[in-house]
Amino acid sequence: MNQPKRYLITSALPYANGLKHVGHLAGAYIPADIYVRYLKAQKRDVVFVCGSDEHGTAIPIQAKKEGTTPQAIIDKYHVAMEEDFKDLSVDFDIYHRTSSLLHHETAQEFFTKLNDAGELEIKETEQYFDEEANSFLADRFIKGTCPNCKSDRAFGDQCENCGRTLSPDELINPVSTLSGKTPIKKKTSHWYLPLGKHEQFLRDWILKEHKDDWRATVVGQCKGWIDGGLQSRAVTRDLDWGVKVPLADAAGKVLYVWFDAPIGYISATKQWAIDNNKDWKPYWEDKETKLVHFIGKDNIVFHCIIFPIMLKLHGNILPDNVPANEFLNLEGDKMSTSRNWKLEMRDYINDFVKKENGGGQCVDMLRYYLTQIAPETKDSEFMWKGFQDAVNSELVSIFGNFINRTWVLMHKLCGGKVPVLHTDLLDDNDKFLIAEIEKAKTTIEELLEQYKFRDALFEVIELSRKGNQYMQKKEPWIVAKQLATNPDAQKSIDNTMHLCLQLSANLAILINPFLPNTAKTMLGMMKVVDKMLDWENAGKLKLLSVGYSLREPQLLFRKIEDTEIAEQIEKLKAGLKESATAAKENKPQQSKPMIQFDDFAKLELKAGTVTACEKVEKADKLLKLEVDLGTEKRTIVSGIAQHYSAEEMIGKQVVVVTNLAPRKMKGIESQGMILTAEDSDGKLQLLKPENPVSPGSNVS
Ligand code: B3M
Ligand code: ZN
Repeated sequence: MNQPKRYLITSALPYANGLKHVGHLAGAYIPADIYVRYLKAQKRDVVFVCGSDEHGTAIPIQAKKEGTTPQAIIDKYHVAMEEDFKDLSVDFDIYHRTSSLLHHETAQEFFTKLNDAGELEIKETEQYFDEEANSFLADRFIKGTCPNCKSDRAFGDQCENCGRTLSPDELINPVSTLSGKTPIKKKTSHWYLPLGKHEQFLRDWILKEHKDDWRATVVGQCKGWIDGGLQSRAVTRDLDWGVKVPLADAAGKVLYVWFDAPIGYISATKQWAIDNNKDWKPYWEDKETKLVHFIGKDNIVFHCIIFPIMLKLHGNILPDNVPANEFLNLEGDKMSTSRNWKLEMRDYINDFVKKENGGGQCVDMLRYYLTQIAPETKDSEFMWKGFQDAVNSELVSIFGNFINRTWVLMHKLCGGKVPVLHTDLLDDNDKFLIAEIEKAKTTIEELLEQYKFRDALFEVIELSRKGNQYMQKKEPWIVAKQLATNPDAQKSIDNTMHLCLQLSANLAILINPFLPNTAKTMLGMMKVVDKMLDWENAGKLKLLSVGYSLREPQLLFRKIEDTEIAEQIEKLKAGLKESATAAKENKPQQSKPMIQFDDFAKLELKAGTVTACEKVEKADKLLKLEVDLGTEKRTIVSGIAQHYSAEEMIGKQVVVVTNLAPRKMKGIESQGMILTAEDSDGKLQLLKPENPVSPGSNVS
């Protein structure tokens, strides 16, 4: 492609069902942001869109977990995610949301156009239906036993325990999560997009046209899908959360989230155009627009196969590239929200960026490390030690050190001003450095154009390393000792410092797409305006004028201490333990729904004293207690035998739920329940009054 007229760059729309982690950041957001900043520095016409994906079953399920409404969930996470991106300098031109009216209308128009053109098929199938909730059950609303590992907590689409992809029909003993009842099968009809019809188009477009310029991992996955046989995909669902199917006979049906979400890129562009008084159409209809989707590898099929078919049928342009990233693991293990093994963007922001010694430099440190380990061709690993090394031995010791030495020496040996370049006195070292500066721009540019962000960033650091080597060879601080005796000494110093300063200005331009906060600080030190960061200035040697006085140096990067790393690892392990205990006890981790005071007031709680206690036979966990409640004595069976012995219980005060319906355990009727709290090792601790109270005292 010749130089495109304009660019439309997208990052995957994150689900508004929870905070996102650094794996997401490394996969779809930082690379896109780097690319966009580079294009903008080139003064190209570019729009960078993103937004919250607010549909799909993930949203009502999260609402149920948090005891609130889907609307409240999307409102909460939309705002939180937008803030996270902002705090990490990911600078979208618009961060939109798919719950907006504009999006609903755009998605409906899309569906209608395809349906009217006869490009969709209607099929009738049998699906699970919950009679009590009067609702069809989307995959995530059905639980059951996994046919593979026999875990009894598998979902209709996947078993969280063994990771196997499932269909609801495969589940053993399926149960509706809405009512807890066994669902029945009921007929329903849906609209399907027949992917098979477009096989030849996909083969030509991906496997021929783009086989060399798309990442091998992406082409490989697409080939797998195509060769595996393209099945028709349902584009509607029986659900009451989402974009309504715009047909009279489709009550209770919405567009499948993966049908409407990518259209979110278009509605976001429309909103951007409204806000900026622009025309959105050329960005999606003119062939001279370059469309690029940044995503994680789990979204490849949607962005390379399904959405392009939709775009083609609707008369839009196709993506020019889909640089999908592989996954980022954390400290040797897969990142997982359910196991609590993750580093959320918000955690990093709170622990580093918002701290006293944080700010923009900490943002850039994370951006640096995530780019350095970006999983461009294979899965990679976030290690806290690796983060510390990257910051301390590269950003601080190489890049930061070069800039700092340059500034300190320039103030010491050149009076704080840009010295003259004596061209007649250039030696081989000077000439080598000049050539390197001129070369770096082209190298980095080529890598960026090929979405090789890791390599591009490496080249920037390499250039600063060369700056250090140059200074080490020229040793202006030694030359300074000859000032009294050698008439050319000052000229040599001038040349060295002049070139180091021009190199610094170049480094600011080249690092800017990756570490924008650092570039800004450097602009401040050079006392120049943003315009200097224009990409066309890279490779030039006259960016700072002779005689111009520069400011004092500023610290670009601080060191990461061992204690900070240790704390993070500790935190990670504590989180894992917490979730493991919750899973073992089979307790949900999420908080329970909100209740009113009246609900709480239904409980009768009393303090009592244990007067007798013995182990329950053939039950390792149970103790049988006799508890004095003042006016009466009760028998209570409690699952604390692994935490307290029968003997030590006698005489202890406990808190009892006294109006709980009696329950038989191992043949003994338990007439109440004892309250305990669980510590981080999973040990149960009795709850008791701080000082003894008389048996039967009310607890409230
Ligand atoms: N929300 C899935 C994901 O975050 C989905 C991406 C939509 S992009 C149009 O993995
Ligand atoms: Zn399983």
